[in-house]
Amino acid sequence: MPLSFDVRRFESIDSTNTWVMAEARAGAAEGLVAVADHQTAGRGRLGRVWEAPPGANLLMTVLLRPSGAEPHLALAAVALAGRDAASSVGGVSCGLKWPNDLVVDDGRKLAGVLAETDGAGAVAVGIGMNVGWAPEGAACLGEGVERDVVLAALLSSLGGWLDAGWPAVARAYREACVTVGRRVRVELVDGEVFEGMAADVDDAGRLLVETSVCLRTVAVGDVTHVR
Ligand code: BT5
Repeated sequence: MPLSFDVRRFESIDSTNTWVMAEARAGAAEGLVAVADHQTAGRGRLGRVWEAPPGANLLMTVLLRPSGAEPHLALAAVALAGRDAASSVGGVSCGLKWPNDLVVDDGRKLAGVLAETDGAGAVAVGIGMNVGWAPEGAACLGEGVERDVVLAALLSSLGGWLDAGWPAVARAYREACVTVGRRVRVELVDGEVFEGMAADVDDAGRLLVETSVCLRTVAVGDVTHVR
């Protein structure tokens, strides 16, 4: 049965991801969505800040329970839905940069996705998409675009990807991933940096990088496309 979304709106909240994760721990059903006009503590990965002025951008988190599937695929489904909505509503085409960015053709970031698990099957997947505002060096859809229209398109596309099934999501993520086939500089959380060729993304969402000496499997890290 197609998933129906239960959308809760907030004028101001600390972080839609924090709220959805708390609801997940309290037993909330898959499909719960939090949307905020403003976040006072919007988060990226690894404790970074996600910036957006009040009322300018799409800030939302959806609760998924991808039973049996890798949590990465929940992130992939939301990233694909974000890409679809950016294209259908904003006319902006973008690719997915490993692990969690939506980037326009010149590489500027349009959106970021943050997936967090409770260790018991729930995944809170948040997406921040620049609609009317972007920080220096990033991209946005443009001022005339309405956040609610982007949200509706994103949820509709997400429903489609969930219906299509996890193998289809995994395939589509690989196809949309602009990192695969590129030369990359990888920075690991412990500070180690190396370069290589991004060969593939495995079923758990890890990036496989061929260096001059071996094949490295990267689960968490930052990637820069080089050359
Ligand atoms: C991400 O992290 O890209 C994940 C962002 C997820 C944000 C959504 S908003 C709704 C939900 N609730 C939350 O609290 N979070 C989610 P990461 O790959 O770590 O990138 C973070 C970095 O992107 C920052 O350190 C900045 O350099 C940059 N950044 C911050 N705000 C940005 C923006 N609006 N557009 C582009 N880049 C931004």
